[in-house]
Amino acid sequence: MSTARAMAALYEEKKQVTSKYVHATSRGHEAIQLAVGMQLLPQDFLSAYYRDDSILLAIGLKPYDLMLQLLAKVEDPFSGGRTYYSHPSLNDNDKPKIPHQSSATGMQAIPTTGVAMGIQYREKQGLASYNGENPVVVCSLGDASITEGEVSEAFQMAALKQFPILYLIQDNEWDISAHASEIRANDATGYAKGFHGIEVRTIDGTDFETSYRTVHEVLKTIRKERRPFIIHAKVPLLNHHTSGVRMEWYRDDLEESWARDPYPKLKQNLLDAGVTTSEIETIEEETRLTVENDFKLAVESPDPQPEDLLTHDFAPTPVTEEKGVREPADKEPTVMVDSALFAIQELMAKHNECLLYGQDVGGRLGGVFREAATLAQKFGDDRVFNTPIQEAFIIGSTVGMSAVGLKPIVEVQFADYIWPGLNQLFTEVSRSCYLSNGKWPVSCILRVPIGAYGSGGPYHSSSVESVVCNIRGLKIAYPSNGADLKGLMKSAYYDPNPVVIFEHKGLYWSKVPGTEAARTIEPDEDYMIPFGKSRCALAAEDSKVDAGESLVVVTYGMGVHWALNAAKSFPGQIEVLDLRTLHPLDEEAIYAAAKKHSKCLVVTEEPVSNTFAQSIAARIQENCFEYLDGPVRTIGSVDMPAIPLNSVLEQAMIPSVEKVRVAIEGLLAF
Ligand SMILES: Cc1ncc(C[n+]2csc(CCOP(=O)(O)OP(=O)(O)O)c2C)c(N)n1
Ligand SMILES: [Mg+2]
Repeated sequence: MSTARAMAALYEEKKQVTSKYVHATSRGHEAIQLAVGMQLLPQDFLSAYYRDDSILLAIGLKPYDLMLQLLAKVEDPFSGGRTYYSHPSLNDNDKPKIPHQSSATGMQAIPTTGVAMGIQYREKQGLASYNGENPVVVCSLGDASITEGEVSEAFQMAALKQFPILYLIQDNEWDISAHASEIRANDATGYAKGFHGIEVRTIDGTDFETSYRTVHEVLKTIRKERRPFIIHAKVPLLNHHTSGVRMEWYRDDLEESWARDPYPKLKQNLLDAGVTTSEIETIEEETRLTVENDFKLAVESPDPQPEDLLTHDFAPTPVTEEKGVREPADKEPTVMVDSALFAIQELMAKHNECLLYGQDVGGRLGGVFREAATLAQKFGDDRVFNTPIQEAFIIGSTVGMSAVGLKPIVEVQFADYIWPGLNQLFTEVSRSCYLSNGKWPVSCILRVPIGAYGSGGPYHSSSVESVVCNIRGLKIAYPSNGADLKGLMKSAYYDPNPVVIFEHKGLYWSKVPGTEAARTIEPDEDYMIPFGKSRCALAAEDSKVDAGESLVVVTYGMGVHWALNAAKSFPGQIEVLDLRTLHPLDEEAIYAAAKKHSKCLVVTEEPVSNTFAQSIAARIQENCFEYLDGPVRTIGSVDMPAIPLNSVLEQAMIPSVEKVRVAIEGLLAF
């Protein structure tokens, strides 16, 4: 406690140096934090909040380690200088494991609850083996953060499924400058009453002995009984909110808060227990010197170099070549939806770490598109199960599942409903590998049924790939046929990174006229396609290319089928390049085709302005300008806010074979 106090004092004293990057300290919260940190074991998982530097000290980190992050130095053990003070991520053998911690308050609740879900899964499947006691998961939260919606998704799941997790809520009654009286109808203890099955302890978090004893009892129970708890610890905030938002600007409760300082309380307890004043002074002096010395060393340590920017966006994948047999002999073509189903079935049979969850994917229905039909019957309700309508939980929990070595395949029911989960995809899933400096890549597959057909209407038809492509740190597939879907699903499974697979609903059963090419022979079990390799879906004839009468259509998903059908009007003249994956993108093949044909059309189903497709057109112009004999055109849906329900309006909105044909005709005329 003396160390934490000395650090906060030194950061303040040296604020010219320390406030270059923002930081917050635990002053006032130390007693409860130390009580938690001291009782965690290496097999445990911890999500530490940005105010939890005392927890980090208690699990064995040195002031020097923390100061390297304070100053964003390259040797910062958590992120190599990429993220703020007290935003840990750690995978050391001798300490509790800390997956990547974002700065978005409350957002840690879902990934961390995902860890507890993963631990429970491993225990149920016989995949757990521990050195000593059962692990616990601790998720630390501020009182204001638990007013956020996503936290309720996490509590709901922990209560429902009885996960082995402790939510530590440090209640200082402040949300920066907003006081509890303005922002909550209930405190943590009252709020928790709605989550039956989570047991609550409400304590004075400034008293070390009370804190230690309560944490001891709760952790012991969780280790044994495998169920969730909340510790609601009341604490004063004794320092600035952060180095940038200073207490003197707005705090009217400082005097009263300082009267609750845990430090003199602990000192008094020690004196009462027979420790002498001079022993305490020695500790204070030693810690002050350590902190000063560590600070000097941290200041002198090197900054990252510009080239350090470019590491760990992804973990390396083992799948770099096409493998297996794409078209085994003596097989009939299968609909695309079944190719995906068979891929997952094979993966689940082979790997106990593989599980599938989402809305309605469980045994009763097997997915609203029957895309998971029979899987629960084959693999049991613990491996294939329904979730509540919680897209944030579905997506964000994969961070935790992956951290315990599982490979979750999850789905949102329609692309239109990816939005409630998009925050988790951006804030937690996509950045974990990069911001943990490669320690915690998130290995998961997110299936997203997408696309318009047959009057799905405004909330079951939308295309969203450009938004997802804008999130760096994700791999993204958008296959146009069953063989590619199966091969990419397999490759996604063995990829240690997060993968989003868009699956066009209109191609699932080839119900849209002209999409028969989506039905393919089912590839064999070993078949895999590396990400970033496009496929020539239709080649042009050399004579037409040589005569300058050819054109390439660059597209993906349903666009491939519009292009293949439109190409029938221009025999031998059209190449159709099916991208298959949007990230990584096969730029080499795109530019080679653009240079070969000198004319390019990019086709997308999205409303065309500001799309991924337009960015492809821009890249072609930038890289192939000298080779082009016409503008690179992009066609897509009309720029309207939604796809209307009425079938006439739907058709008017989205591209079609005819619209693509007209665009090709126009371009060929150049
Ligand atoms: C999602 C999100 N919105 C806003 C912020 C800005 N912000 C940083 S800390 C904070 C207050 C958090 O209060 P609390 O959870 O009670 O923690 P305390 O600082 O009191 O320990 C806010 C609003 C953020 N980091 N994340
Ligand atoms: Mg607070």
